Amino acid sequence: MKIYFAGAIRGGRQDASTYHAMIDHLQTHADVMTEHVGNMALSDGGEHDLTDKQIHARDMTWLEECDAVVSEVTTPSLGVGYELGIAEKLGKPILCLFDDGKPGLRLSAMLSGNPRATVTRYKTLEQATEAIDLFVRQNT
Ligand code: 6IA
Repeated sequence: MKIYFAGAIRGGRQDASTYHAMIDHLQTHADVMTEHVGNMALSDGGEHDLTDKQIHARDMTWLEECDAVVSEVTTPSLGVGYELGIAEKLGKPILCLFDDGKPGLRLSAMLSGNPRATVTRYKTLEQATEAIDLFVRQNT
């Protein structure tokens, strides 16, 4: 199963270690196409060996090729929101993981109110990985 993992890059890298842990877990039962999103050395400048045009083209191709999208949506990101909109139109199963334990952050109604997305609010990484396992089981 090919998973497209989406998480904030220019939106802010404060949750990069969470992305890393989720990708590590996903890799125990799936092929994660966007491993770089969880690379803790990747700053909010992103990848430097590709132009923005190349990144957009590559990510759109991967979105078309993936079997499902798993996203961590606690840090708001234009890129992640865009990817989720495209994924929905492509008919891909979508999981959105939102850390409910962080004060002051509210998930966009475009995700929390979206009947096409599975939205899981978690407080611990264990709860998030359980939601990932269930989503993978339901979509393979
Ligand atoms: O708006 P954001 O940068 O937070 O969007 C993050 C999302 O878009 C991620 O889920 C990625 O799949 C994708 N994405 C956006 N920018 C990049 C990137 N470098 N490298 C890899 N994936 C990206 C950006 C800039 C760089 C050329 C300096």
